[in-house]
Amino acid sequence: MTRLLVTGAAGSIGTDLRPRLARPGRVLRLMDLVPVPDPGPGEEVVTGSVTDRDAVAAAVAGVDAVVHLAGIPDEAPWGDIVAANVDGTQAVLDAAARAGVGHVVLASSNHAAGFHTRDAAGPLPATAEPRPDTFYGWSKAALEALGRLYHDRCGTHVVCLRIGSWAQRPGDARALSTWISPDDGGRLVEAALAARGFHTVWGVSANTRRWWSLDEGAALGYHPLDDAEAHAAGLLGDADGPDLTGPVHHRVGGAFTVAPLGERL
Ligand code: 15L
Repeated sequence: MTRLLVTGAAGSIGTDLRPRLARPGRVLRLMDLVPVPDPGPGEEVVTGSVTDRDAVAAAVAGVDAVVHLAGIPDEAPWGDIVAANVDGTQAVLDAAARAGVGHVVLASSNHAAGFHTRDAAGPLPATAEPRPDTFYGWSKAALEALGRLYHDRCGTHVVCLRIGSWAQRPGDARALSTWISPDDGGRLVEAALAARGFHTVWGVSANTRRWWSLDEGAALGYHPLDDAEAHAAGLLGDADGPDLTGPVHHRVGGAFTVAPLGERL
């Protein structure tokens, strides 16, 4: 992959990925609504919206792959979500297919499957059917379905990342299960870029308390190295662990599953 387009590159995940995706001989074309700050060697900046089809057509020209991160990252009013997350994703996939770009990595979310619950039978597969918990989660399920459509219609290799809690360190007790470190996120995106076909994988680190399967990611060569457990004492104090029967810990989407629909958090 010599030239990658990263949409939403000024956001928190995009910012974490920039140094982790840098390679000798690789150019990162960084697109966002606002100018991406401080471009270094091997970086190009494109300012524009993924809902602007002319801007997207220009941005995909000459790239080998797209890492599509742009969109609203949490719950929001329906119209805003549909415009940014659904129209924007369709614009990116369509432009990529027209330009002959072979690989697209899509930032989905655990909230596309937020109503799945812990099961004593074992970890939840990344292929679990969509069970969105919010308009936001529904838009990520739509993103996954769009990826499937463009794979089946146009042959684009598409990997949907059902990202958990991406942060420098886990921020609460739920994240002891759902955390993905930026370093593991970089490993995940790199594995996804090399994959062929259509896949859905969990974006989660090798957390001791993880209950989402890593098998589908491992099949693509994603082998996470970080574990939120190193932060458990600081988050739990003297408690052994949280009550796993309430919605926050029993359901994939945690608090999103009980938050009001369409209201910004
Ligand atoms: C997400 O998809 C959100 O973008 C992020 O803000 C977190 O809420 C994360 O999921 C999570 O579930 O922790």
